[in-house]
Amino acid sequence: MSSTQGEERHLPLPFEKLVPEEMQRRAAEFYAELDTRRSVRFFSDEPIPDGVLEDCIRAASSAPSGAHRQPWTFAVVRDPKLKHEIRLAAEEEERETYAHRLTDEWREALRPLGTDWQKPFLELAPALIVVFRQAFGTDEKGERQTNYYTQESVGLASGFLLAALHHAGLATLTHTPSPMGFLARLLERPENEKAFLLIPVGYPAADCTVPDLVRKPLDQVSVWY
Ligand code: IYR
Repeated sequence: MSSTQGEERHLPLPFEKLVPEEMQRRAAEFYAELDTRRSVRFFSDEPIPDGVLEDCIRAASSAPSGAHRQPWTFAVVRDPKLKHEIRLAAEEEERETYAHRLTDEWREALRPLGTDWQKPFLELAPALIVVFRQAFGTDEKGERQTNYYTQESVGLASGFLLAALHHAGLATLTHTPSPMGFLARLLERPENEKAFLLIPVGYPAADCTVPDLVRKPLDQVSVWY
């Protein structure tokens, strides 16, 4: 059965109601799983099994978006030559960033992470997923069409992607070389696509370490009314 709201056809929502114990079990299990995710900067070059990235991108693309425009493109880079070019271009920007663009305050904030301008993970990780934001789209007649809430939409899809990749057993880094204009140029993306995030994906190196970070407790990240 379907109903109409305005001109649009609506369908009944398939929805399975869970008993409270099952809800609590699932919520706790999902939290425990996500809580083991860490940003990884040391990757092995082991390849990712076929089909995994495809389903993770399908999961990302299920995120809500302004007017359901799905204003994102996930560019998957596995070609070693292209990864090498991306590394060189990113390091050129990052060298400038670390030498001149970071404020003293920002440099201090990054100190615990131990990052610098060198980005070997851009070549070592078996795949780079470059998330592009479609600042505008094209309609059926090929005319320019406004997209809505693109930052929020692509942020949500990127969050879904990180969760999906983690759930599939892969490590990720949300990397933001700045400025990121070189990515659209190297990947020959159309002018409506703006690089949003660069996500190396793969397995952590055997000797991978991560910063000793603590997450804020619930009472510091929420207010209840
Ligand atoms: N984009 C630089 C600097 C950097 C900035 C933030 I905010 C981080 O959380 C980490 C790094 C880099 O990737 O090294």
